[in-house]
Amino acid sequence: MANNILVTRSSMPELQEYMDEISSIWDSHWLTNMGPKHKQLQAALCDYMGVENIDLLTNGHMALELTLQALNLQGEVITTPFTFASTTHAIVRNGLTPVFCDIDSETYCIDASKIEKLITDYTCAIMPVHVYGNICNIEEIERIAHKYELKVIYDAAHTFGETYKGKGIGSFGDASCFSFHATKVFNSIEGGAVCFSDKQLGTKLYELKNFGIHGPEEVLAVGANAKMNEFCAAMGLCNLRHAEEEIEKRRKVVERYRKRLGGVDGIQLNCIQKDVKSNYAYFPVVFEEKQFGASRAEVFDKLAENGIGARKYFYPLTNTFECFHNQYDVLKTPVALHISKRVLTLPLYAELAFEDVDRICDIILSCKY
Ligand code: T4K
Repeated sequence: MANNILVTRSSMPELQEYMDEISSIWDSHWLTNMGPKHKQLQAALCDYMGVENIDLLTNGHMALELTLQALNLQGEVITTPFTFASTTHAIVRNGLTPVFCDIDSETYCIDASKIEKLITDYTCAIMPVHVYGNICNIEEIERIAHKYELKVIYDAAHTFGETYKGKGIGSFGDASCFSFHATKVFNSIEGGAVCFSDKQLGTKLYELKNFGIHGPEEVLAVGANAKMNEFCAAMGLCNLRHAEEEIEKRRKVVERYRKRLGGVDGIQLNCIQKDVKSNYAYFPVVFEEKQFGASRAEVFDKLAENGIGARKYFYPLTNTFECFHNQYDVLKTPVALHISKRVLTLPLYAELAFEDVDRICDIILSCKY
């Protein structure tokens, strides 16, 4: 049987390239706490991502959690349940209350037309997620945030390297939080970043990721430890050199999938958005059992039998997690519920061979009556 194929595979530079990159660490003995690699990666990312300010952190989750803390928010945050645990957890761990808005059935991002009716006297912010690299309705979110004086913090974990109308995706909202986890389009092993416009927010974040230390004898906030270390920054520097090439290879894999699965009855492929330069982060497919003739579960099992690890990103919805003890009414987000029960994200990474894509598609199509 052919080798197992997992939902993704981390991009890595040649070993020698990484060895060359980290060799200076042996000269300096500087391993962490905002060292030279950290600074170099920060500058390189500002340039690549087309943003003015960026701060690097240990991971995307701490980016979300510390950004909310830095904004000193209280009350309710409007967000969506069709996301990774991290988004909702970041809100709850800050003592804030998530208010779940439904998603759009095409982009899987927040349905901006449903935000306004969720706003109360306690609403302080909106935390929309650019799901799978699809971009939220930025203009409408901006309009609402401006009208009701709300902060906007984008969960931009999936959108590394993307642009909207030619602008770096990190330039929108009060802040955008990225993940550079091993499974992402661009990785620094573990890593994350926050792009922001207000320099004061940047200063707070910088302090919060270092225990809230303001000066040698001054601790102004109850911070955390979320500093990106030099080995992660070095991996980021190496992977950044190949980022464009990686995205181009992903584009070709996605095209192959689209060619094979496009137009098949009962299969909804990811949308293609106008004005967006995509990074081809994920390849979600929604299976409508009645039209397709097989359920998501049947396709998932058939793929698994053949050593193919598709994933149910994002099932279950975060508003159904056991840890929330039925606090939220999942029926208030019916579109998210519908999609989460039907979606599969198929394997996608730069080195995925066309023959493997074809094999995956053949298996999927064989499930159809
Ligand atoms: N917001 C959103 C919307 C997110 O999706 C995420 C993370 C975050 C916030 C938080 O960002 P981070 O704090 O993670 O930076 C994975 C990732 O761990 C997680 O980063 C990601 N979202 C989520 C969607 O997926 P798992 O539990 O599915 O990962 P795992 O270990 O099953 O890995 C998936 C596949 O990736 C494996 O089958 C093989 C491949 N892989 C994995 C690892 C760990 C590799 O090739 N190399 C590796 O080192 O969560």
